Amino acid sequence: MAETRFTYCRICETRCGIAVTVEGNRAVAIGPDRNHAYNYRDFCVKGKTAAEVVEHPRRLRTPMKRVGDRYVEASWEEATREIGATLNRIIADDGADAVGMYNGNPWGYSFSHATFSSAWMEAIGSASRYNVGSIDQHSEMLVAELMYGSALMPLVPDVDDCDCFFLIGMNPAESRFNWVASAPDGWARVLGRQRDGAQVIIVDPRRTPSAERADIHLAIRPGQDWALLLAMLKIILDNGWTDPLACSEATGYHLLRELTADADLDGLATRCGIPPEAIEDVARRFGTARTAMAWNHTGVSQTLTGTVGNWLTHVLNLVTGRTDRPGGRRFERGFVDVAKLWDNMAPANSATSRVRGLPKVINTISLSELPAEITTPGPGQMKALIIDAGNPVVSGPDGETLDAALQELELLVCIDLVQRESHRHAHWLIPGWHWLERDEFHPLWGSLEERPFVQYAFRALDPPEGIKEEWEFFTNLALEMRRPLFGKPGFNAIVRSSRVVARLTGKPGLAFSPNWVTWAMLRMGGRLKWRDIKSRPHGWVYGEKEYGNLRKSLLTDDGRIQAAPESIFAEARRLLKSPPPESDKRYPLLLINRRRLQSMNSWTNELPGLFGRQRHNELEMHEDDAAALGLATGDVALVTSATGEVELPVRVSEAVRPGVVVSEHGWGSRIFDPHGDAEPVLYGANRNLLVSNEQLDPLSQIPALNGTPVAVAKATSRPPQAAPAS
Ligand SMILES: Nc1nc2c(c(=O)[nH]1)N[C@H]1C(S)=C(S)[C@@H](COP(=O)(O)OP(=O)(O)OC[C@H]3O[C@@H](n4cnc5c(=O)[nH]c(N)nc54)[C@H](O)[C@@H]3O)O[C@H]1N2
Ligand SMILES: Nc1nc2c(c(=O)[nH]1)N[C@H]1C(S)=C(S)[C@@H](COP(=O)(O)OP(=O)(O)OC[C@H]3O[C@@H](n4cnc5c(=O)[nH]c(N)nc54)[C@H](O)[C@@H]3O)O[C@H]1N2
Ligand code: SF4
Ligand SMILES: [Mo]
Repeated sequence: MAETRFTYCRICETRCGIAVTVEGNRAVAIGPDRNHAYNYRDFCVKGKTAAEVVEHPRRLRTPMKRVGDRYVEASWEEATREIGATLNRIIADDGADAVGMYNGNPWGYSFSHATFSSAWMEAIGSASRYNVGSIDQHSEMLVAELMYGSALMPLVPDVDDCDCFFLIGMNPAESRFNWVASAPDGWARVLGRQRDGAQVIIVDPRRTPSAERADIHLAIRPGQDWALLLAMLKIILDNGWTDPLACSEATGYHLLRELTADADLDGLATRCGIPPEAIEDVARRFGTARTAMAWNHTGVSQTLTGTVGNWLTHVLNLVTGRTDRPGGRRFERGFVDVAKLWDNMAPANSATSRVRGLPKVINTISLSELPAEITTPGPGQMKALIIDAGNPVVSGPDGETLDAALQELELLVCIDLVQRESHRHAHWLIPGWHWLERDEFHPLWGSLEERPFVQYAFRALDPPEGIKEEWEFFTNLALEMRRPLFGKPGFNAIVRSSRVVARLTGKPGLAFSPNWVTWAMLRMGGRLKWRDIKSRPHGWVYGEKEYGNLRKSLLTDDGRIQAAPESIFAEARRLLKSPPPESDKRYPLLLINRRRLQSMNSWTNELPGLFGRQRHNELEMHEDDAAALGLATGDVALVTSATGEVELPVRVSEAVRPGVVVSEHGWGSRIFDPHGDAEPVLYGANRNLLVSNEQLDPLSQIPALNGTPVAVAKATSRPPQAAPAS
């Protein structure tokens, strides 16, 4: 008999409430949960087809061990025993830092997964942590750390009272209104505000479906948002469109004046490729609107100037009095004081990386540095790596170099639902859990919500028999290796004895579970009760929006907002003094990225329900650029950069700024068949092979995933991936 179960989707940060029709432990239909307390209207085709991953024909259901060039099934005990023994030997010979871990995007959606993978790294004492944030949002977290005192102090958009949306490097019509913080049904509500008279300004080199709807679209030169934002800041300060109280309450406000005094409007306009009059116009609109918000996403963060750009976005909000005010960007305190917890718990480790000596950001080394850390001999050289819920060869920069480095590891363990490109050289494949099979309660999300909202997500399906959740795998591995979880002697003993009690009493619920941690956090937070949360399957809006909490929560040394943190300010100065960007003669075009509604980074492209005929990425270019190169839609282009080359089918488009070409990331990732001999499945091409792992934003260490200099020519051969596969 069919039954409907309610939970939320965990594919993207929008986390729509969903209703799952279950028959015999199969999700036969997934739709929006129309009784959801917070969000169901963003529901999309990715949520609808989520069961295709659960039932993926190549899904991993047991650990698999590589023997020669094949994989054989192994028991969980065998996996923990063998992996534990190899890791203990490597740690004894080469030290704990010889064992690294990369955590990808879905890792952040499960609290138990994230907490216990981290607890395990602390157990072994390794500082070789790599995180997807270094190809995504570390710039934003760094700005929060330096301006507000904690990387975990995001500001959420306050859509419903906003009169002027200044949105930079984001395409909410397809990717939704989520990056670091989220706004459910955000884009539709922005358009609703627009119908009531609000202005929508979008900054993007491509006329995206979002930009199509904007009142003003500024087609900026990639990587130069900082120049536009600084020019706007200058105009706003010069015209006094500032909020005197907000400015006087921030440390370092006078430095902003110094910086803009040195800036020349025409020079900045030339850098970003937007006429000075257009900049003056948007500065006036933003500066004089009753309420307004500036918000940027990855279009800014994934450039060489991302942190300065992110910072200036926050500064524009700050000086015009939009920070933590109605219609601006609010601090949502959530139900657990995440920032304080993080402040107390964040593991201390060395400040710089071993090989390149680059600063660590948010306690992690940039993914860009991973290949060198594997291949460069010396103390601390990485010998073993766990790739946990990630596909860095495709989603990160210079996949070819990373792929070659992964081959050199003594031990590569990959935890995932299927074996993808990055897991090609794995010695062990460990099955990941699908979120439809997972109970979830994530205290950290409380501060990322636009309104005070909480939901305990119940699993909709039972997991495959015998499978272990990631937290349990890491816990068992720590027990096996005799290394204390969280680095706290005694923790393992608690886990062991609770398991004994559970066994003796026949009550499995008495065994240690991550809920112990969330209970404790909830108690410490003191705002909400476990029972009240769990009794609301459609989620719970537990309070009204509050304004002004940011000032009370700041964790900076002087308790004030830092308007001009030293390192960012110095970098902004450096940028201002640097020569204006020039086109590289060998690589005259700038490659940027896009997303489609059907995609989720690299992990949905093979799903039959998602893509129609066009199951591959392509190269979009302006008609003038295409004509100059003798290219037309459907031709195959050879795209080269200083790092690599890729062949992509061309689409000529008016929507792209001349000089800019666009291709979607996440394609060109093989899906292997470790169970048999079937050929790998492959769609599209890995356009990140073109991205350098050495050209990084010097502050966030994020590579220039946007704004890669490339050359384009007609390809002489037609690549296999160019043919539509279905
Ligand atoms: N050029 C360019 N590159 C980009 C971007 C861009 O805009 N332009 N965007 C960047 C961004 S924003 C991001 S977030 C990164 C993503 O970078 P990654 O996170 O490294 O890559 P994903 O493709 O998201 O891979 C996620 C993997 O997790 C697996 N998975 C899904 N759910 C689970 C689970 O519950 N448990 C386990 N164990 N595994 C699971 C999936 O099968 C998949 O293999 O890519 C970045 N790359
Ligand atoms: N459908 C779908 N939704 C997703 C995802 C997905 O893969 N698919 N991924 C999720 C994840 S992990 C994330 S982090 C978010 C990302 O959310 P967004 O950042 O909103 O994602 P994109 O749609 O890639 O939008 C980035 C925009 O920046 C523009 N851009 C590129 N370079 C520049 C530049 O130099 N300056 C400016 N101003 N703009 C530039 C691009 O043209 C693009 O339109 O989306 C999430 N939602
Ligand atoms: S993937 Fe679609 S359904 Fe799932 S949370 Fe994101 S927007 Fe909602
Ligand atoms: Mo992301």
